[in-house]
Amino acid sequence: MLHNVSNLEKAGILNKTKISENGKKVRKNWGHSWTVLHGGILTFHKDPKSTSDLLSQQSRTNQIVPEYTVDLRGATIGWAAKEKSSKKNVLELKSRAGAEFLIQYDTDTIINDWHKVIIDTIRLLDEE
Ligand code: I3S
Repeated sequence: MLHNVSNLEKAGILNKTKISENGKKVRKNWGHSWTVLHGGILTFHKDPKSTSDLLSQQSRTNQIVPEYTVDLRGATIGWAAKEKSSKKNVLELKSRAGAEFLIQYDTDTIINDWHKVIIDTIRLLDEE
């Protein structure tokens, strides 16, 4: 059944940065994230490279640590304006709670698939 948000699931690597929190601008910090969409929630996991913890580096499974979760209910997504980033294929995701993220991937098909599944999820949540 398509009209059920639990059927919209996806996982993969994306490049992401938060750009604002509670409507306040924060400094960009681009990094790769294992990104999971499940049950209308998007979770960005920490970039394993960013950890300085030697024990975590040694144990790969310990590296899958959530960094940000975004409730897609009431969120918006669209292609970011050119001024937002010099990178190609940049999407801007705004949560209802007032957090803004840029998500990016050089391969068109990969970023397009994420764009589509996030749009579909937001629409389904709106209809509930
Ligand atoms: O929007 P900005 O400030 O031009 O974003 C760039 C900076 O965050 C830069 O880091 P510094 O904090 O050292 O200035 C990043 O390295 C760049 O990647 C950011 O711009 P892009 O265009 O890549 O989103």
